[in-house]
Amino acid sequence: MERYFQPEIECASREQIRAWQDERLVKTVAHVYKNVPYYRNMMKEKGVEPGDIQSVDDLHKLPFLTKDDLRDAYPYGLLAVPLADAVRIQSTSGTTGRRVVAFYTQHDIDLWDECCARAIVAAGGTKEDVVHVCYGYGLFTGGPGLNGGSHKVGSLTLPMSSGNTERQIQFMIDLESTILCCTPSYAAYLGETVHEMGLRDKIKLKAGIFGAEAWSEEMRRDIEKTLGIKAYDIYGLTEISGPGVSFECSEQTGMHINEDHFIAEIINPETGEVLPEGEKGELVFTSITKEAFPLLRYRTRDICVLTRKECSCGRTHVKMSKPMGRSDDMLIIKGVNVFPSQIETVLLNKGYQANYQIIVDRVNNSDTLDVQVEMTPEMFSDSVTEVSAKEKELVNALKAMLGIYAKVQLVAPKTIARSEGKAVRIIDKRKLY
Ligand code: DLL
Repeated sequence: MERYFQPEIECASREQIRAWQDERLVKTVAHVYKNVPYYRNMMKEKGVEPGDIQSVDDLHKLPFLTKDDLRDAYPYGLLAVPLADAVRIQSTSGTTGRRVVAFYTQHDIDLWDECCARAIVAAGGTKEDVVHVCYGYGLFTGGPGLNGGSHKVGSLTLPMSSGNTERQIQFMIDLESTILCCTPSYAAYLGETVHEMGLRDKIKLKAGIFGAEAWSEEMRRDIEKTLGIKAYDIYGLTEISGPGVSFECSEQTGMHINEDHFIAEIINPETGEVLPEGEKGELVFTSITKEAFPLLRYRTRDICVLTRKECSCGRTHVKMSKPMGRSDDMLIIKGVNVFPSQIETVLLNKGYQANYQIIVDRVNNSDTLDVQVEMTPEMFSDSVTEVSAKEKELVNALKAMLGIYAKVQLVAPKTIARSEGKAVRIIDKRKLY
């Protein structure tokens, strides 16, 4: 039977959700216009005043906000409450340019924790569970978010943070962890290690809540099989609070966006035009309950599709598909759009695991695409003929999926570095030019 953390909200009528959104949007716009000069200027530039925004129908009148704005306004330029009311910051893991920081009041943290609690309960979590959190703690939102959610549910929470895989497994066995929270790539690595150590029978996990990076359905099936669990997706981004912006239910066909806190739109990333439900485009969020750091029409760069089709779980909040890539991570190779997720799908369909690296380069003014893939121990072979036949098979499958040639190199098991957080799978050397 499906369980909910806040049934009256998660299963509210569409009219009720819309009424909350209308009221909260108007309030949030007035709040930022009054308290954040950066917003006031942006709105003035676009000729919009708070009075022009009466309901969600007027959302399109507001300007978009991008990561560049957040960098421009770093560190305090978008803070919407007095410093005395803010109690926490979190930050993105961005490697280039200025970091992006997000602020929280205590009330913001309480609401964020509730969003994560909804995700844990949707994955079957109760007070009886032992929730093992190995997302990173600290500036990254993964650890603190799921930790807070687990506390709200009343589960015993293991704040493991990332790293030290053998210790993770020891605690998992000793404390009988039942719900695992980490990136899907780390879940796959944990699964692999548990098997190698011959400890599969000692693990009591029943579910996993995995997100923070893209992962395919094939990878889900692999993890579910290796760890003997049901694996749920969870999505979020630091700017809009962290994990728990949306989460999967038992149907596992997309993630319910917590629409009482966030309004979602899909736009054409090139023109900014708002697209109708069901069309693929860039996801844009407006947070409508935040005090310290409310963002209006924030462009996530994540590409996905929204659907309001009825869900068998009983939740009424809109669902987003798994992100299919990012408008800024999409590789354009020889003029062809390539999403890393397409490559992953081919590899996993052919029996490989998600241990691979994509290297893009430019040689003599022409793009090259190299895919290095680890063989599994079962398929590992010393025979050059066998390996090159396997490589050829992958080259053909990738050509069929992408429409372009990719050079494939099969490498020995365990030669591609494992990640404890978000996996780094794409190396685009062209950026160095
Ligand atoms: O990754 C928050 C998070 C932590 C989500 C733990 C889920 C679990 P950032 O580091 O700011 O925040 O990165 C946000 O990661 O815009 C997406 O591109 C990507 N992302 C997050 N969740 C998913 C997911 C956290 N389930 C960026 N599937 C987002 C695919 C995801 N991509």
